[in-house]
Amino acid sequence: MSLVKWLDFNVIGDQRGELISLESCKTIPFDIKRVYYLINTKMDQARGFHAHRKLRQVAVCISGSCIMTLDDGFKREEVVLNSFSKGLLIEGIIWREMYNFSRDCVLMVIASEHYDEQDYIRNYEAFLREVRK
Ligand code: T46
Repeated sequence: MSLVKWLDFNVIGDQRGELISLESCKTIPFDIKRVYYLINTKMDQARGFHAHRKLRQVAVCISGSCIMTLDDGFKREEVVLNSFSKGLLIEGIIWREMYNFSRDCVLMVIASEHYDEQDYIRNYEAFLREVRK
């Protein structure tokens, strides 16, 4: 089964432009506790390199593009994020890496939990031990 799970958002458009509304436990399949966004990222600077134990997230590239690698310890998949109307659902213990950020990239992430450094696995060997045990 693919690690890539897309959520397609409804785009409400008229002559003035377009609007997308994201609602907790409706469009986003969990209770939203936090939203953060990555801005002024650099084309040659990758980010991520960690997994989460409990956190569920939806990543939406609301401007520009970037690539995300998802890894469950058994397989790796690369996905391009380049649409403001598609959210990438990341749940379970998945190692992620983000790179190739376009100059105009704004990556918004909607999270199911408050920030908690204890939820991070930042060592790849420790991640592999955890998912393969
Ligand atoms: C993820 C990917 C997609 C906070 O203080 N609060 C926060 O909510 C977050 C997300 C981070 N921070 C601090 C922790 C670090 O000192 O901001 C600093 C940069 O965080 P980090 O190096 O973890 O950033 P990324 O871009 O590597 O990863 C982030 C998220 O941390 C992570 O959950 O899935 O984006």
